[in-house]
Order: sequence, then structure tokens, then C-alpha cells
Amino acid sequence: MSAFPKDFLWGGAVAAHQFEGGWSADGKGISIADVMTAGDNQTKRRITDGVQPGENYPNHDAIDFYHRYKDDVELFSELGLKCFRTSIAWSRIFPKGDEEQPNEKGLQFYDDLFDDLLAHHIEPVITLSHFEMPYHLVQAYGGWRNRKLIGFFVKFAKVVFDRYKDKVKYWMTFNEINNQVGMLNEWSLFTNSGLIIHPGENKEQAMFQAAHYEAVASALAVQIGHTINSDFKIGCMVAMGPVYPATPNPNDVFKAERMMQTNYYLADVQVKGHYPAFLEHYFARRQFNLDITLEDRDVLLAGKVDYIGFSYYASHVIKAADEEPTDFITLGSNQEIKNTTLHRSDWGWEIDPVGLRYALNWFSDRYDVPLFIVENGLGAFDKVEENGSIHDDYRIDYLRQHIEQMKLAVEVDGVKLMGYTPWGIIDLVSAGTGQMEKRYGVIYVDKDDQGKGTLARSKKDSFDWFHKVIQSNGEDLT
Ligand code: P53
Repeated sequence: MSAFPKDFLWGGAVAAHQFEGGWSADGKGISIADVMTAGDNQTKRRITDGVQPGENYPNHDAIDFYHRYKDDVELFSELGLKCFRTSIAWSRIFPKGDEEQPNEKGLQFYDDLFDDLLAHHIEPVITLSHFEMPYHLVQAYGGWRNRKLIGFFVKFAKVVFDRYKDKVKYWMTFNEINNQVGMLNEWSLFTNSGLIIHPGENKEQAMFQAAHYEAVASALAVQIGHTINSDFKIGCMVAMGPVYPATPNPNDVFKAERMMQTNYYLADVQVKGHYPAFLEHYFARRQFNLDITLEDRDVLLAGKVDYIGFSYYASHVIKAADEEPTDFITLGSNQEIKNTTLHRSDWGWEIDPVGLRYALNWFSDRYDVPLFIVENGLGAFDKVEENGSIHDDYRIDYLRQHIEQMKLAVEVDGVKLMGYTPWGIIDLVSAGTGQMEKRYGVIYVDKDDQGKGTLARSKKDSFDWFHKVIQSNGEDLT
């Protein structure tokens, strides 16, 4: 008997802008991902003022799934996936974001894709907004700092809920909605919310305003979705990076607790339907001028999500500064230190399988809704051998160790878990760095950081391994 229920959703995860390509195909508009250049471990991605000639925009062509989806779905089927998590590129449906009528060709693409997945018995799991809002909404409205964005998003949600109501059951509203809170940097404000901070503007206030409008939009989408099809399961999606104290010094322990709040405050808002007390108090103390109305509060309460989707890659270790008063967010004083008990990926992300069990228990203790691990994985350089094979035992080890801990959480700790979709099941463009060579996939794609390659797909050793894991419902991890 398996520890996992028989309908456990083994799958793979991606996001439209990171793998579809076809950035201007069939009427698609420019998205915020289309104005981000390639970077690497040392070089940050730049946000350009519109699409500029001569720049390298890796998301424009990505891995060209848009034109190759049939072959790729065949591979997913061979892998044995029960579900496939992707997003709907908002700018395929509403190219500028504020149109009256949706773009039929964009809608048709996802009809064809979902039909194809369903024909292969693969359940689509769909994120509505995954770092890819129409760029026009940034230019004309200032992104999510503008309340009008709620209306545009809700319209988009309604159109796709209506259209795919008989094809898609599992939805999520905003991908890693809390990244902007935890990172509070130029990249996260732009990718999460389309915010470009004006000189002199209080970026923390702008971010909380944007996150609030997103939470309201999410709650409205949940309500509308449930009226369109009462079987819909609509979740939130948060990035979970457990924060450990550097020492048993109570100041470090409390600082770590404060940093944890950045992980979960938006889960509180979306699962419980209201802001946590520490944050209401923080807003007042900081004298933020936030547009949060009584009607908004009713909406939040009426639009609670059905489950928590979350990403888990790594944990963090935090040290309190001596003279610093510990508060919810302390700008520019992020004393993250290395965890000497763990190994790191080539990109410096700490590898902590037990942290996944910790995260599952943490969520399960705080919230009474099922959980869904919708991202987890190892970004690594892969080497293609002379004969074309790729021996990615490091990736197999990573996934195996995380699945072992996930299993303990289910079997021993009683965590209610819906499924597991490793990130970037097919190699794709990294969100953080814009690289192709930060690879997560069990399927290799022949393309490098300069954009060169045949785009041919091939199976890594992890492909057969993961296939066996799925076939045995998580029992055979050898
Ligand atoms: P990449 C951190 C930094 C950037 C994006 O990340 C992140 C995280 C993790 O919290 O978010 C997710 O590609 C995101 C995906 C992304 C994946 O992590 O920088 O939802 O879009 O690709 C992995 O290695």
C-alpha cells in the first residue's frame, strides 16, 4: 500500500512565459516577461523600456512549446504525468489587458492544449497570473498600484473560467504572490506586480498596495470561479522558504519568526480571509496610506481559497543585528547567513529536504486546507555525453530526498497533500536569471544561454527514474 492516495497528482510544472515562446504569435501582446533581458549568476536581468532592438530577451522564443506542444505532450504522457501545471499567458487572451473583447486565437491555443492533455489523461493545473501580465497595464496604469487592475484581472479570470470550465478543475490565482514582500527588490516588484518605483516613492507602501489589490482580485476570482463551476478547486500560491535562526539566541529566533511572516502573510489573507494582526498594526505604525476599504475586507472574507499551492526550493538562516529593533520587515537589513550543515546548488540555493517536511507541517498546523507542492527542484548545469545521454544523478538525489520527506509528512505527520509537481519538468528559461543553462528538467532541451541550439528534446536519466516513481505511486524511489 502506498503512503499516497491513489488519485495523488504526480506532475510537472512550468509557466507560459518561461517555455511557450511565440511571444507575438496569433495576436499575443507584449508581457512584462518580454521586456526582461537575460542575466546570469552575477548579472541581474534588466527591465527595458519596451522591447528594444539588439537586446537578448530569452522569453521571446523560450523553448517554442507554442509550436511544439503536441510532441511535448507525447513525452509528458510517456513520463506518466497525472497532471501538468502551466499558466495561461494573460497577454494571449487580452493582449493589452484593457480590451473589451478577448483574442480568440489565444483562447483557441489553450483549448487545443487542454484537449490534448486530457486526451492523454493529464489533468491541467492552471495558474492565472504567473509573472506575465500585459506590459500595457504597466505603461498605462502603473501596474498593480492601480485599483483598475482588479477589474481587468477579474475579467480575464471570468473569460477563461467560462471557456475552460469543463476542461480545467484545478486553478491558482497569483504565482508566489509573497515574493515581492520577502525580496522587495526591483525584479520582484516588477515580476509580481508590474511596479516600477518612482524616485522618492515609498516602495514598501507601493508593494503593500499592489499586494492588497491582488488579494482582492484573487478573492473575487475565487467567488466567480465557484459560481461558474462548483467543482473548481481554486488555490493561492505562495513561495515557502522556511527561516531558521542562526543561533539559539532569542533575538535570532524572534528575527527568524519575523522573516517567516513575510512567507505567509498573504496566505493568511487568502486562506483565512483577513489580514493578520501584526500586519494591521504595522500598517498603522508606519503610517502607510493604503486604500483598503470595508468592501474589500468583505470580499477577502467571501473569497477564501480551497487549497494552498506552494513552491519549495530552499530554506534560509537569519541572524539578528545587535542594535536593530526586530520588526515585520526591516528594509535593507537582511542578515542571511550560510547554513553550514547543508550543501548548496550551483546558484547558491541551500538543499534542505527536511525543510520540505518542516514546511508541510508548518502549513498544516496553521491552516485547515489541503496542500499542493506545485514547485520543487534543482537548477543545475547538465552535461550531454558523446552518445547524447545525460546522467543527472544529482537531480535524482534531490528529488528522491524531497519525496522521502514529503512521504514522511503524509504517512507519519498526517499532512493532507494533493500532489507534487516538480518545477521545470522540461528545461526552460529561468525566471530569476533568464538563463537556459540553469536546468530543472527531466527532459533536456538543446538551447544555450546565447539562444543557440536545435531545440531538440531528449530524456535525462531522471526521466526514467521519475516515471518509475509515478508508476509505483511514490513507493519505488531507487
Ligand atoms: P529560477 C526565487 C527566485 C526567482 C523565482 O526559479 C522564484 C524563486 C523561488 O521562490 O520563483 C519560482 O527560475 C517561480 C518560477 C521560477 C522558479 O521559482 O530563478 O515560480 O517561475 O522559475 C525557479 O531558478
